[in-house]
Amino acid sequence: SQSCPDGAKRRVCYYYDRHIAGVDYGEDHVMVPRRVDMAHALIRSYGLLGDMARLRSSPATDAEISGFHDGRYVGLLRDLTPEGFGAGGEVASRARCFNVGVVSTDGRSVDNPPVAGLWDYCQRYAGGSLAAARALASGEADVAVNWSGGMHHACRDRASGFCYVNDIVLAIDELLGHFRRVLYVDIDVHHGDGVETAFVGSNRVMTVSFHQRTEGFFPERRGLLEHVGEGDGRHRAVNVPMKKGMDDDGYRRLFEPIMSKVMEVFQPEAIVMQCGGDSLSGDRLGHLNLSIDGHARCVSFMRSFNTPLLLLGGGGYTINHVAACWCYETAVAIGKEIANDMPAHCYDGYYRSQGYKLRYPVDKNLKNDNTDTYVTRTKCAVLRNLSELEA
Ligand code: VJV
Ligand code: CA
Ligand code: ZN
Repeated sequence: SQSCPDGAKRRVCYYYDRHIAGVDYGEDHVMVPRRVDMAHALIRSYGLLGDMARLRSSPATDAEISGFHDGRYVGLLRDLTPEGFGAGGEVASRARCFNVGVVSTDGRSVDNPPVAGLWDYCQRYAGGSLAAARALASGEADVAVNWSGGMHHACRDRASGFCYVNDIVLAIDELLGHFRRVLYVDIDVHHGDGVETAFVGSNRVMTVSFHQRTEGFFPERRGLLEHVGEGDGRHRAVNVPMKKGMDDDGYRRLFEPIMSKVMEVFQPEAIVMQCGGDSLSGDRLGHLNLSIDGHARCVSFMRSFNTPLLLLGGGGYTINHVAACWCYETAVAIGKEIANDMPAHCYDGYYRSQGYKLRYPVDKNLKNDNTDTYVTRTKCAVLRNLSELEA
């Protein structure tokens, strides 16, 4: 059955670009692109590269990125350098309008800094997601993977939440050239606002986001149950808000029935899944309590529908957890079991505290604010909204 993921093989394409690992958001910024390099090193050490075709792609062009983003915003991202940014330059004041380099009230932290090599970074992760979409569209692959993508907050004309270019919107637009309906599923702990907004009025894209929705948690006032899409897109935006401490069991009691119903009523021809690792237990930003198995279970559940599947990264701020998770999910994509004991590799020092195991224990002391009643009510409310789409 669909709730029992099979071990059958799939043709998997994998994108990795070593230039992304060197991108630096700033000394103690929580977003660390090197986690993708750590995942890659693990994937290689487990011997998974031999089970996948490597996606070769050139960086996304200005024209491709301008397919979604505003021309002036693209111009800014292209012109931005940390040097040009300093000394109260012209670029700095221009950047403020696009939410880049805006210093927060505490005067220290900046969500979207003027990163060195920013445009090249955006072109590369977006190029990876476009190449992945094309590999699915051409039928070359059943599953395509880009752990450096998944930047779900970027808007048409502004940066948001560490995201500058929305590679997900670009990839979905590419898929819409070949498939009638595309499903977007987002298990990052944050709401997938940039993607939801881009397709809020579309009947060809359904967006589903599972996220933490607590007071003050980013992005505020987004992702409520009652936000269901507009006009032709009505009931094609799905939001599943959660409280702190959500565990594997409660997550699964929401994810599986909701996604089964989504598949039944929407019948997508392709699926894009954002696999942000900040929904894992022990994340620096998120407060959910999923294990790697619980997180990966969502991936294997979506894979079991045998529909072209694009897997993307996203958030994830406890980097050893994220890298282990994405490595495990790569094995799930392939349909291969891998040992819990990690092979020796260049980053293995990061896993010393977890005994060089892929899996680590969830937080037994974290209170789960999602009561059985809350989970049941949320599930029923979402299923009721979805039943509006039945003929
Ligand atoms: O909550 C916010 C916005 C503020 C204003 C800006 N300050 C920096 C923080 C509060 C209201 N931003 C969130 C953005 C989360 C983005 C998540 C992205 C994804 O995972 O969904 C997809 C990739 C936020 N939460 C925590 C931080 N920002 C944060 C940013 C820092 C930081 C510590 C926390 C930036 C720099 C430094 N520390 C040094
Ligand atoms: Ca989400
Ligand atoms: Zn996130």
